Amino acid sequence: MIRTILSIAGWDPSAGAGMAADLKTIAAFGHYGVGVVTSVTAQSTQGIQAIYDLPMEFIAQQIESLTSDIEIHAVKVGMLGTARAVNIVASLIQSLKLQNVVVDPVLKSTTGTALLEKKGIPALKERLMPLAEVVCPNMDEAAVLTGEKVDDLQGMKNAAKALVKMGVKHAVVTGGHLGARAIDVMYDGKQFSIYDSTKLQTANTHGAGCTFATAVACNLARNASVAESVDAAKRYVARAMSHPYKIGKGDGPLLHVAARV
Ligand code: PXL
Repeated sequence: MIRTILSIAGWDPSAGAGMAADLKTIAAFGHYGVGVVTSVTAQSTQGIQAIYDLPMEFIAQQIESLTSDIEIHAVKVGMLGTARAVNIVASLIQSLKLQNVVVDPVLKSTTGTALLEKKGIPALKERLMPLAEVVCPNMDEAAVLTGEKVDDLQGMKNAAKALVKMGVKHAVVTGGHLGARAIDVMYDGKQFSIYDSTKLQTANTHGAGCTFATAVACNLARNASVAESVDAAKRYVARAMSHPYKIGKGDGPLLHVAARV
């Protein structure tokens, strides 16, 4: 079953993160990817040199042009850049009744550059996150969103629970490390699921969060449950990470298509 998945995300010219990573992930799952760009970055594997946030009106225009013509089966939202972008994307997701929305609450790059202005954080929490089927912060993002420390399994569980209290349907806190294990924690308002795998020794992690969120959306689009979708996404990211492709001098990318599913 081929589905159409919409990525609403920033552009990383090195194609490790953002929209390029999303479209490659969608292709690896055999789906058709479409994309609305929110922000264009100038970056390499070594970091981000500049960011140009597109005007809110132009983000809205892209979504309206696309959805007036094409049926969308799932949406992945990544970097938004500004509070205005968060608000317009949230209001269009709501008015267009887009389904199977996965929000990756992108706040910063791995190298520490802010990818959402500070005043975008309350908008993200109050307007956008409640519209999502799944919200998947990493541990740092979960700490900022909840205002609590998140540095171990208990912290991840507390954060997932706090996010559900804030109106999130399924909260998945990713990237926990317990010794040699890589742990993700999901809370659905009733119970926790712990996703545990061997931690891979690799520097090729740039874009792993974007890839994970998109892989969840790809699975939701074919009517898999959230639990199955998170499990499939975690296995796909591990496979893509275990294909080293050394480009640049910094944090290398995952090889999305080598991990075809
Ligand atoms: O991984 C977060 C992220 C998301 N989107 C874009 C990015 C990055 C990290 O660099 O550049 C466009």
